[in-house]
Amino acid sequence: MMDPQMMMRMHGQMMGGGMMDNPMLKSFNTDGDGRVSPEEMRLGQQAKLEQFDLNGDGSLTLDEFEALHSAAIREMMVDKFQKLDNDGDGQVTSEEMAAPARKMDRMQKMRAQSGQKHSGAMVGGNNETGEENN
Ligand SMILES: [Ca+2]
Ligand SMILES: [Ca+2]
Repeated sequence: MMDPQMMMRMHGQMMGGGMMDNPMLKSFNTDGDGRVSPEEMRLGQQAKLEQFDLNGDGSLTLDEFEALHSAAIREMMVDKFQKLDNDGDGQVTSEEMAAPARKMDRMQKMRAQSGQKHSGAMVGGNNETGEENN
């Protein structure tokens, strides 16, 4: 028999991974094992509720939830800003702002080039082997 604690831990591990990209979920992980268990999730959500329940009635109105949501989004927003701010000087220049577009451009050109090479090889190679009727 496995105890419930163990079960929850295993469940948490199965749900881990991509979920941890969310900084708010990351902050729920209190025991530092890199994963958020359902119990940690429950406590984390409860803590958020208490933190943003401004009138203390034990539930969140839309306004109160909006504050919670903005705080969570702000963490992701700051994360995005830091990714764009390539030299880390606290300012995103137009150059840095354009970097993702340049990267996309590069990738599309690479894809187009490899596509051309591929179809070129197909055309060049197949004309030689005309006797393929075994
Ligand atoms: Ca409230
Ligand atoms: Ca910068």
